[in-house]
Amino acid sequence: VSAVWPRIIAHADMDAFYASIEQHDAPELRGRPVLVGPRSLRGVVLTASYEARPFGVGSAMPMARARRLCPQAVVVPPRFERYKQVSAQLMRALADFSARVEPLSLDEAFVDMSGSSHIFGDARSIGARLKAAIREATGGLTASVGVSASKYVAKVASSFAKPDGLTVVPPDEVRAWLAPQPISRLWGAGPKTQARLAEMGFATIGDVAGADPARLTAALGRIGVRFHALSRGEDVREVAASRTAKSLSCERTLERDIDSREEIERQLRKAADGVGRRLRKNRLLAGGVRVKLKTSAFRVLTRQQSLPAETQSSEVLYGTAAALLAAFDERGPFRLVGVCAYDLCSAAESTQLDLDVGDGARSRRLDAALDAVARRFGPGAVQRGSDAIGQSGIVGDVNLDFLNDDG
Ligand code: TTP
Ligand code: MG
Repeated sequence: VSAVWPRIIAHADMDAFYASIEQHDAPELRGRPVLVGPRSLRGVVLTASYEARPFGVGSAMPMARARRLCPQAVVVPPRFERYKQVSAQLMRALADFSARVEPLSLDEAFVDMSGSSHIFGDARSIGARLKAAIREATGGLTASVGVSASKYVAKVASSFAKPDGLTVVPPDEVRAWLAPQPISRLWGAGPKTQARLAEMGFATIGDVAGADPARLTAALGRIGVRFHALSRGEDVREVAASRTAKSLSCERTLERDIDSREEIERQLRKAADGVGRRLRKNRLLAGGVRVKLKTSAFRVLTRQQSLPAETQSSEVLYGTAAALLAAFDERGPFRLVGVCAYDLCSAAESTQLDLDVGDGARSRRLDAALDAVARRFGPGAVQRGSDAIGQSGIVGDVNLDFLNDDG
């Protein structure tokens, strides 16, 4: 079972992304075939829920044909703003695991987890933790995850067991695992290339891997050599580091709406902890704090405050956020609570980290302890004492008894 992993690369791809969001937001759609796309018969289906797929419908199919194939499907017009929100939740969840997250589209990304085994466990538990974190961050949506030693194989693996799949392909099993896959799984090969490969008598990735590269070049040009290498699982491309964010936020749609000040503060505390942890991990300082509340009627309210000194302390973020609550007129109930750090700058460029005394030092030690636990057991593994016992207010010490191990 133990194989040498030169790199550990995960690829996560949300299942029936737009349709799953619609089913999440409108529970009456759950378990039913859903087509996301224009109501007009002239448009195309953007995606179909997994309940609709057995009828043979899917992305890019003309709506008229899809509705003929699956007349009982509910057609839902797309809400791109909402999909972008969920995409941001997804990417933020992944950013908790690695500084190297490369989004490929709204609903998929590569995560370079090389060298994280001592923190997150072997490849399979890394994949499981990613899935759990995505589920948590998106309010219950599922992703399929592939883990291997290259981008290409991770990408093919994530689509292998959809939906809600987890496929791990150890480096020494790559060739054998790829071989029986149909050439439609050959990532990067469009319909024309696939048709060409089929004409040449290739049905599987293994057929391409075993072909004479000269023959592939003759048929496909220079890209032929590339497909030959990929079909053998040879792919040295790096996961591109993500760009520095301008702001960083943690927000959560709650399972039930809340209006008590204590509960709101508790959610702010969690969000501030998450933001602080990511600031520190990415060596960033925040120049301001913004609180976001969404009412049960979906009205979004924000209040913000710039800081006298840049910070990466969870305590300062929380204190500022809690103080901002007084600036809201609305009393709730709220369905979402979030904290955003803005005006970010690199800690290396700042001169303000020299306060190793008093409360500053104590809260920094607490941050460091919580960060270490989050690194070891996954984000979300640690709660502060105030969360766990339902009190509000600032705690000066951390009780590690509240650990749980499910990321
Ligand atoms: P995909 O990840 O390709 O599809 P999906 O997430 O719906 O389903 P799967 O479980 O197979 O991954 O695309 C993500 C979203 O992008 C999809 O929900 C809708 C949108 N999309 C289009 O708008 N047009 C398209 O042709 C495709 C393929 C996707
Ligand atoms: Mg998808």
